[in-house]
This record gives sequence, structure tokens and C-alpha cells, in this order.
Amino acid sequence: MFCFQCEQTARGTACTKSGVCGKRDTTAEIQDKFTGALVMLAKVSNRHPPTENSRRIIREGLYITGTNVNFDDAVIKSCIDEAHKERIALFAASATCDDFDMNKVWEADEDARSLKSLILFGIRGIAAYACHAAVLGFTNAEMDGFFCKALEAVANTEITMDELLPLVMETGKVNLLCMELLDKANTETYGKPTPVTVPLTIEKGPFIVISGHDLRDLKLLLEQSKGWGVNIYTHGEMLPAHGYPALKAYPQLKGNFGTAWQNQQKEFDGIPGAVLFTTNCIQPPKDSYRDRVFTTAEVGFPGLVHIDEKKDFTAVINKALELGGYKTDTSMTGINGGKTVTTGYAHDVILENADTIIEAVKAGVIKHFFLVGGCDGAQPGRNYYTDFVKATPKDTVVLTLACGKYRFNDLDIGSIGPFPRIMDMGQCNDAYSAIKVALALADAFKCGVNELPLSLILSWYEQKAVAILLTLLHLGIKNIRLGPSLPAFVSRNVLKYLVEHFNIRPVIAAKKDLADILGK
Ligand code: SF4
Ligand code: SF3
Repeated sequence: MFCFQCEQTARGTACTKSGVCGKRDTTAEIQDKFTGALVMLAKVSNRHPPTENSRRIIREGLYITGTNVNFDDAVIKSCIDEAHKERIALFAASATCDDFDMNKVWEADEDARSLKSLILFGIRGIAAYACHAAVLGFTNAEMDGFFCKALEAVANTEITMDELLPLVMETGKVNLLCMELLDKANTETYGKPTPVTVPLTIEKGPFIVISGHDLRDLKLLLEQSKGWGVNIYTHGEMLPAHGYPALKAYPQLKGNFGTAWQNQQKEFDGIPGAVLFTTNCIQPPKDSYRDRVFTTAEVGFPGLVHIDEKKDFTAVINKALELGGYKTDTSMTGINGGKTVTTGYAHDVILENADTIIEAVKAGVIKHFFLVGGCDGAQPGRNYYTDFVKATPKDTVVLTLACGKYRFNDLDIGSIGPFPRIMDMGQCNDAYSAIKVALALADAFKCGVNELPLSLILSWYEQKAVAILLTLLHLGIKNIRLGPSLPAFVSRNVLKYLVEHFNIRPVIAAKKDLADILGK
């Protein structure tokens, strides 16, 4: 096997025997075969009008091969069969074609491999967001077309670096389109998020923990669990759901369970409730809770019960009733000991208060904005983000998003006027909110985003973060600090390019970086 698509890749180079994420070599190989089959379907789609079915297969297929999404070889094999069938339906003569061999990418010259990886991993990240938008009825033909164009480029052994570089930037552009589409899908379906305080206490009695990013699955679960006496708690990236009016209206949506994905084996150990994974990041479940974990949509793990597209969550509700929950209210805390967290500071809330914010900046009450956002992960170096936020001066604001916020979202670092100093803008896809706010501020101050008193301190783990990073580069945003380590798939020359053009740099030490940014 060869896989180096995520931040925890073995020895910082590549997983070659088994995945640090728990992926077996057989699964990695089947995933590569599937990507090879998607390449061929994409090539045919680029020449023969694709159907909605072929678009869906490519979208879901890209997502299913992402990190911590699907570990089930049988499911991936059936996806390969489906891709073959669709390709032949589009163009019968392609029946004799072999799938693309992904080893040709992994064994290519390191700079070509690096740029192709940025494109491939980027479109895997975009595809995740595209799937969430699609289940709400929002699709975009330009985006689906780009997936096909990008897959064909990844497989092109003749393509030059000069042709690949613009495609890398286009990947970022298409992700912006996709995040905008998902924002529209979420807000038109569930309303505009508003700020909310979310308890971390688990009330006594039966409960379900729902993890991942898919708001539609949560909505359906809330609807189906009405009247059963089962409480629902968000986990990981589902936390921002509490901000959406149409979701928080359900009284059984009580709070948030636990912290970020990498702590799940510890936090779910012996949990007396059911757990539903709607998207990544799932880890191989331990025996102490394996019987109560369910998957749905693209997520899968061998041996777990998978809820199919009919979305009948009865088995999940019954499992919660059978387990019975905690006997008394159980007070849990965030990693810094906080008992509540807040969320819901999406672009509408902040922009509705734009005048107050602009005045506060002009008066010197707010001196700097930090966007400390991105993925969480298991590396000890990720304490950097906690230390960084703790050290930010009182006249600065910390905007955050995605699951990396669990490093500090339970801290009380005070407020500035009507705003808490930490504002959670949402899931990773809500990087769209951060971009909207940054562009609006730049407009108000009549300057470019790079001239704003705004610094981006990002953490990455999987492919959605790659897509977001490419969007920021596409927008010309410079001086990003990225950690806890730089991607293994960025070659020395590609890194040199990114440093020269965007001044991208690794995080080093929280206090030193902070002093550097503030010029102290
Ligand atoms: Fe390794 Fe990450 Fe690939 Fe898993 S997804 S096999 S941890 S590089
Ligand atoms: Fe987290 Fe997996 Fe990336 Fe949506 S849940 S941000 S790591």
C-alpha cells in the first residue's frame, strides 16, 4: 500500500504497511483501485454526456476514499462494480478498457506527484461538502465537471508542471464554490445560525451521540426520535448544528458529547448510549462499544450496522433505549475543564454587527483577529493551538471553526463588548463564513485581506483541510501558519513555490509566533 494523504501518515512520509488511521493494506489497495475506476469513469464523462448517476458515483467515490471515512472492503468493491457499470452505460466500447493504475501517480517524479496529490486530495475534500449539499438537493454541474477534469489530469502521465499548477489553484476556486453551495443548502434548509451556549453535561436516561458533518442525518434522527424519551447529543463536527433554528427547535437535542474525533476510543469506551457516524472521522471501534456504533451515508466499518439511504434510524433508537443511558446526570467537561461551549457565530451574525466591529477596530478596542481553525488530531504538538489561544491578548478576537477548536473552545477568555473573544463560526466548511467576514472587513477598510489585522493559524489533518487551504491560496491570502506539521505530499520544490508566492510557514512555538505576528 501507499498512502500519505493525511497529517498522521507514518514517519511523516507515507503509510506503506498499514495505516496509522487503522486502514489495512487491503483497504488502501482497494481504495486505489476504486480511484483508478473513477478516473476511467471521469475520462468517459469528459467525452460523453454524464448522467446524474455518474456525477453522484464520482462525488461519493471521491469522498469515500478520504481519511477515516470507510474501512469496509466489501462496500468499496461494490462501488468499483457500480463505477464500471456506469462507465459502460455511458460508452459501451469502454467495456474493454482497464482502470487507471494509481501506482503511476505514487511512483511519478516527486514534484508531479506532489501537485497531483494536492489536486486529488483537494477534490476528495470538496466532494465531501458536495455530498452534504447534494442530499439537500443542491448540486452544481461546474463542480461535478471539475471533478472529472481533475481526475483525468491526475492520471495524465504527460501533463507538465505548468499545466498542473493552475489546476491546483482551480481546485481551491471550486472548493469556494462548493462551500458557498453548502452554506446556501444549510441556511435555506435549517435557517441562519445564531449564537448558542451548548452544555457538555449528559442528562440521565437513554441517549444517542451523533457525529460527523451531515445536518440532514441529524434532522432525520431528531424527527424519528420524537416522543421516545431518547436525548440526542452532538459530537465532533456536529456541534455547530445547535446554532441552526430548525435543528435547535427539537427539545431532545440537549448538548454536546466529548471532544474531537481522535479522543473517541477513550470517550466512547463503555458508553451507555448509541453512536451514529454520519461522516468522518470514524476510528476503528473498540470492543467495549462496537455493538452500539452505527454508520450511515459514505461512512463504513466492517461489522458495524450501516443505515442505508432509506434512513430508518429505528435500530439506533432501540439501541439507545436498550442501553438506558447514565443513571444520573453526568457532568462532562472540555479539555480545559469548561462545562459549556458556544457556537453559531456564522457570517450573518458577524456581518449584522459589522458596524460595531469596524468601530471597535477603529477605536483600537479590537487590535487583531486570529482565525485559529482546522482539524484536530492525535499529535501532542497540537497543544500549540491551546497555548496560542490562551496567550492571545485581551484586545484580540479568536475566530474558529472545524474540530480543532476543541483544543480551546471550553476556555473562558472573556469578551469584547457584546462578543465573546472566542467565536465559533461552525464546521470546517464554514471556512466560507470566515472568508465572507474577511472580505467584508477588507471592503470596509478599503484594503486587501492581507493588509487586515487578521492572521490565520491553521491546523490540518485530512483532505477537507487541503481543499480549504487551496481556497485560501486561490484568494491570494498570504502568511498562513500551518501545523502541526506540513503535508508529506508537498515536495521541497512545491513548498518553495508556496513560500515564495504565499509566504506560507509552519507553526513553531505559540508565544514566539504570537509575538512575531503582533510585532512584539
Ligand atoms: Fe496513513 Fe493517513 Fe493514509 Fe490512513 S489516511 S493510511 S493514516 S496517510
Ligand atoms: Fe475534523 Fe475529521 Fe478535519 Fe471537518 S472531523 S474537520 S479532522
